[in-house]
Amino acid sequence: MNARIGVLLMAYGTPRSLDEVEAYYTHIRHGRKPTPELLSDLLRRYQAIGGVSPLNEITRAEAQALQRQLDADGKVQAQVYLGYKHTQPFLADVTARMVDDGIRDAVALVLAPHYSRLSVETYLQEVERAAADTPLTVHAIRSWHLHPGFIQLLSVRVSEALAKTEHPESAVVIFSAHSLPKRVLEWADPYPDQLRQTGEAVAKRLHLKQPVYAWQSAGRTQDEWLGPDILEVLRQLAQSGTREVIICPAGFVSEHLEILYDIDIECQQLADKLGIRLVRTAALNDDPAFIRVLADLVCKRWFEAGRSEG
Ligand code: FEC
Repeated sequence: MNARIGVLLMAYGTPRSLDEVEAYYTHIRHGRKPTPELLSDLLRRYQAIGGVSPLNEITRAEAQALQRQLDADGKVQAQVYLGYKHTQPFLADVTARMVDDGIRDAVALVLAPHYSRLSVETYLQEVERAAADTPLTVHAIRSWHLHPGFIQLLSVRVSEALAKTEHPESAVVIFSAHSLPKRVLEWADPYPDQLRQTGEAVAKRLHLKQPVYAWQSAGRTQDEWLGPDILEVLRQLAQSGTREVIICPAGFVSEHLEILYDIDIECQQLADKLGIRLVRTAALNDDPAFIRVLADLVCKRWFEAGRSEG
């Protein structure tokens, strides 16, 4: 019988209450406390979406559904563990728990489809660091932005959104992802190209006219961030006469602050002002078809590692 492997499912994590926001923000800022202005602006955004983000709850549902899917498929014997980058349970602690549980191989999967040295790689570095000098081998999945099941799911989401427009033939589809500091371009980071490849694959499947790419949710730092920013893109589209826009936040899989505030409130308010009808595609969350994509990624990575006896 195969030994049970670990599956480390990783997500950003969110504060569990407004009281936790300062510690969370300090963690995101690598230990530097936010200024009172930055903190109150972030508190304001959480308050605007009801006080807490649903991210942890959705991620937990995804992890539980993945466990059930892997058990049902029976291709690998796996124990799913869930770790967060910026809140408990932290990645290093979960990695240590896997070691204590006797896990010797783990597939590590970040719930973000596009790879950057500043995003996915920072999760993996933490896991690798915690696994060093232990018997645990980590088999990392670095990106999955062109997985056929993922492209299919986004295509369905975009068609459903287009069906809500009055003139789907002239509606513009924007694919967005979290912005990153512009310095990623200095080392030819694949992140911007991978977002474009995801968008092109969906556009090809749906025979969309020229899709548009935009970056959202840039951090409040001194860095220059990747652009064009999504708010700027909406302004430009309005100027050139666009009246209906779909936003497909392809860089995210779950609903959270960056979708519920940055798109549903901030972009929506701007779109209203500009006279644009905006429809946001539904998040993948724990849609069973998405969970099958995750299970497929895990199995493929494990078989690729050449360790399975099955
Ligand atoms: O729902 C929630 O509570 C959490 C939503 C959330 C997600 C998310 C995803 C990504 N981030 C990425 C990079 C950065 C960089 C900085 C940064 C800052 C923030 C802040 C909040 C926040 N992020 Fe985030 N991010 C989420 C939330 N993020 C809150 C702090 C306030 C603000 O700037 O709005 C800048 C750090 C710094 O200040 O030095 C860089 C990337 C992703 C997508 C990949 C992933 O999910 O890991 C990249 C969800």
